[in-house]
Amino acid sequence: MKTQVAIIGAGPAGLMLSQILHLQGIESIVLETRSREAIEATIRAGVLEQGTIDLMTEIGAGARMQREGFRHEGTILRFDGIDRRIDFPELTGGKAVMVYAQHEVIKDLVEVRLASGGDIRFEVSDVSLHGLDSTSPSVRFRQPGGELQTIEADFIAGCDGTQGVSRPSIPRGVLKGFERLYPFGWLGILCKAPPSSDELIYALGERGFALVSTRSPEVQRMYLQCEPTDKIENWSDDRIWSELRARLATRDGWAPIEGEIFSKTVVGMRSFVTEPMQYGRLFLAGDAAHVVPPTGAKGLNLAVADVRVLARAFGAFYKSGREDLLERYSDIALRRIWKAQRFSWWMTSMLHRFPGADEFQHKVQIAELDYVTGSRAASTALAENYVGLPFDEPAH
Ligand code: FAS
Ligand code: PHB
Repeated sequence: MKTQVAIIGAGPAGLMLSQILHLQGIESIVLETRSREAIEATIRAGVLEQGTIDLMTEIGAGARMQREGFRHEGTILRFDGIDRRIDFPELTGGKAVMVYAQHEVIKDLVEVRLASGGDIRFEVSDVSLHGLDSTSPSVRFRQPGGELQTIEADFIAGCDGTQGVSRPSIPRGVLKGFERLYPFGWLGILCKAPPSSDELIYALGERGFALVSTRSPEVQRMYLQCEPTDKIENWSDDRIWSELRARLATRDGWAPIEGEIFSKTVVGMRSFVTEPMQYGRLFLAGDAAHVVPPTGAKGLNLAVADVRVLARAFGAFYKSGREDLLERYSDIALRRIWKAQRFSWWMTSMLHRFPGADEFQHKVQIAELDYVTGSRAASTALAENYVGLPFDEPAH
């Protein structure tokens, strides 16, 4: 079979790219190893930047997000038992974020793709990429119980995440990796309870980091800094609530609203970037090329920002045969990626207790939080990074 763009992976990057290309009249086939149910149930990110909200709406997948998502016009930084609020619209000229779970975004994108005749092959296996340095690359794959099939395409978009097949398909020596591992992880929970706060709370307590987020009026999402290789067996519900109470305590006795915990996950924390994000006719996007620690809420949003640039480049190629935007894709995307890497590293460094760090280190972190939340200039810098930096739109 033939198509214009073969897309590997039905995460936010792959599905968003497929829909944007469709609206530009460009064909694509999306290959996904997991089932539709599995990808629509994957608990991950929860904060959408203004640019992601706008793009979801532009491509016709934003109605439910606008109805059920929570527009957050600020966030709270909690330290030394006090709260300081960052007012997003006030500091960024009206921008804000939307709290809307990643798996809900996936559901909306799958629905809009299938409703407009999109070709998504779920539960495929034996995916392999070929002829990347030719003008007619191809992808081999197998559908459940089926023969090996081949897609011939003009381009391949590797949107298959950190564990995908795309990046490893690029010959050794071509890519350069940049990595930072953090000496802690996040224990994430979902619990049945009303919201503990109208806005997200990022807290640095004596005992480490904690984050209060939300999913719906009935389901809350919270995170705790833990050992990088910690096991959820080590975390009884009682221990989780006592740690959350301790780390989120304020001078006026604030405490989270507790409820039945029905999901516990531990994720490691790392920063990773691959350069370049292209090899021949293969273009990497999203977690296939970079990973950020979730403290800056950038993972999903960076994946969307990449495919926005990539779709524009494919559009220019098919509309007017231009190759320059394709050649510049990696550079354009990496400029934004490194800024988001810096912000995510900075938020992570400011808000976590590092093993072996002394009291001087802790005092400096508290002073940084005090400065960032007390200075309009510094609050503005945090706010504009959090709601999403403007897109560097290359001239048409
Ligand atoms: P994704 O990983 O989402 O999607 C890739 C898709 O490719 C998957 O569906 C996978 O099944 C498929 N695939 C893999 N190999 C394949 C192959 N060989 N062939 C075909 N398909 C293949 N960000 C936050 O901001 N907040 C969070 O709390 C947060 N939590 C996270 C927790 C975890 C465990 C992870 C891994 C990430 C988390 N992130 C979080 C970051 C997350 O949001 C990612 O940045 C986002 O999912 C990236 O989207 P994609 O690049 O589309 O990759
Ligand atoms: C989430 O709601 O899952 C979430 C929110 C903010 C973050 C990370 C995760 O920084």
